[in-house]
Amino acid sequence: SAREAALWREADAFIRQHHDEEPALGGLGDRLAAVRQEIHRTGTYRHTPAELTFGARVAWRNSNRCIGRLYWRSLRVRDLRHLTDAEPIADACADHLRIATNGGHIRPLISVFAPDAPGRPGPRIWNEQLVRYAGHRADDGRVLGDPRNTGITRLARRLGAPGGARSAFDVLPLIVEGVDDKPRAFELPRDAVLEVPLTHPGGLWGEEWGLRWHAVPAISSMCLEIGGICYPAAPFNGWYMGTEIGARNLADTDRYDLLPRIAERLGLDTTSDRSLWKDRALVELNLAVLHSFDRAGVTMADHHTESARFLRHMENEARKGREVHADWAWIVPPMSGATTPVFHRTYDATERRPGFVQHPEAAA
Ligand code: HEM
Ligand code: NRG
Repeated sequence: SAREAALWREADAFIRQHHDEEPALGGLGDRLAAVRQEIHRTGTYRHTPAELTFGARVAWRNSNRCIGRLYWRSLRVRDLRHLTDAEPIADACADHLRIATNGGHIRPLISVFAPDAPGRPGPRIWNEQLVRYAGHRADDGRVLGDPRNTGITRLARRLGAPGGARSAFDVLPLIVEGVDDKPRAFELPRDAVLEVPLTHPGGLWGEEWGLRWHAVPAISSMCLEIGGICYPAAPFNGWYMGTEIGARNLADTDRYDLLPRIAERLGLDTTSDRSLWKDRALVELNLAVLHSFDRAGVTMADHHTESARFLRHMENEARKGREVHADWAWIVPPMSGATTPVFHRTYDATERRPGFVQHPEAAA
């Protein structure tokens, strides 16, 4: 069939790339013949554990929006392809967080669950990340918590997540759709979620403001695509770069919108853009994020260091004869862009496979 022909083309290219980059493997011809026959017989094929690990690492290497790719070879891969049902997947996601968190010394990790098969889609995790904060919308339209997550918050409630007292930082349950099953909600065990209280190093504000963020960013809504096979549930994580939290999550006006409050505490004139109150508040907020993660002993990069690493990554790759593709608008940090070296150049943004692809949002 046309589908099988397309799958074979992708598989062939991937197996060749694997053997190309790891010549010690040997046996390219035999492996190609076996895959071809398996596709003919079953309509799909199974990656070897070595192929899965290589494919996941190269998917990271190919992530055009990711500034953190220097350490792509160190990605740990958990092969959980035998898991298809919601409950064991939710349990394994909690384990993923425990292993990745590692007491604050964060390890880049991916957990790969069952793939799509012909006529039988694999499992899915509906949350965009394993750890997300609820957004509770009140009748007056105001949101307590993270406005980005009001949809999944409503859905969680519909699926029977416990109500109770609401705060600005309530960790959402995981919503997992197993193969042959409806989506179900699972509360994450408290010990699986490390959080960091955010305080300002100069005492501008302390714990009484109640600000916090979770230690591990673990994207769970992207499909890992390797050699024509899609793994729709394959949550992965590295560590945070401070600006993701300090210049976006806590600062965007459609997220936690904290700049006016900080500017007020700084005694700045917020009636005029020309006082640069937003810029000055942004710096203090980002200092607080870096200071607080350091104080808590949790791995976090700053945007200057991570930009320098990205340039090193590009040099490493060039020595291997590979060109790094990238998406400028995502690579350049959301504050002080031109003070980082990644700003001052252009990139080829052509997409490659293996890769992480965004599949259509789960209908909420
Ligand atoms: C995006 C940093 C590890 C895959 C990003 C972004 C940053 C970043 C700053 C942009 C996010 C945004 O603007 O919202 C880092 C750092 C890492 C790391 C510091 C530390 C090790 C990883 C790992 C993977 C990965 C382990 C996969 C195995 C991606 C992908 C995106 C991305 C696919 C695009 C996400 C999207 O389209 O929403 N990364 N990353 N990163 N990263 Fe990384
Ligand atoms: N900006 C998002 C996270 C996106 C991915 N960032 C990483 N990925 N650092 C946020 O939660 O702020 N990673 O795998 O480390």
